[in-house]
Amino acid sequence: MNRKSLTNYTTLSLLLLAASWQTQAAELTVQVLDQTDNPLSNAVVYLEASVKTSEKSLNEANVDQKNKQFSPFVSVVQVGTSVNFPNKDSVRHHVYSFSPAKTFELKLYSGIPAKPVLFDKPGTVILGCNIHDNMLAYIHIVDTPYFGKSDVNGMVKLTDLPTGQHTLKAWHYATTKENFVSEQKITLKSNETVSLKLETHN
Ligand SMILES: [Cu+2]
Repeated sequence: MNRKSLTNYTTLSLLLLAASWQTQAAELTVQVLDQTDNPLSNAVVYLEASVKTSEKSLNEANVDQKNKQFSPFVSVVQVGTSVNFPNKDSVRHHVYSFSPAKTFELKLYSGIPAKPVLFDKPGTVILGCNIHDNMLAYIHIVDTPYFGKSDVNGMVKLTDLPTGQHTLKAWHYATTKENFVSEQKITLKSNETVSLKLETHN
C-alpha cells in the first residue's frame, strides 16, 4: 500500500467509525400534556441513562432580569453549571433563593454580578427578588446531559441519546403535587415518540 492509499484507507475507516457511532445515537420526541390533554409548555424533560456518561452540557447559563421579570421563566441546567444573572433593567435587583438545592443571594446590584452562581446539586431552585415581589422564576438542575424544555405545543426533542433502557423524567412548576417528578422506564432502540401527562393546577 503506498502512502496515498494508506491515507485514503485511514480516512475511510474514520468515516466508517463515525457512521457506526452515529447509529448508536437515538432520538426521543416527547409530548407533554396536562390532565385535560392540553399541551403543557415549560415542562422539563430529561433522560437518566442506565450507564453513567461523562458527557457535559454547556457549563454556563444566563437568567436575565428585564422589565422586572426573569427570563427565561424556567431554566434547566446540568449539575455543575454556573448561572449568570445579568440585570438588564435600569433599576437594581436583589436576586435570592431559599431552596435547599441552592440557597444564595445577590445583594442589590445593577449590571452583571462579579461571579456566576454554581448549581452543584440536583433539584429545583425558586428565584425571587427582594425588591420586586412579583418576580419569580425556576431553575431545575438535573444530573444528566440529556434534557430539554417543552415548547408551546408541549413538544421536547432529545437528541444524541445512548440506546438501551433508561429512565425518563419530567418536572413542571405547576404540578398539583409540589416538586413532583414523573418517572418512567423507556427502551431506546433508535427514534421513539412518547407522550406523558402531568397533573397541574390552573
Ligand atoms: Cu427586582
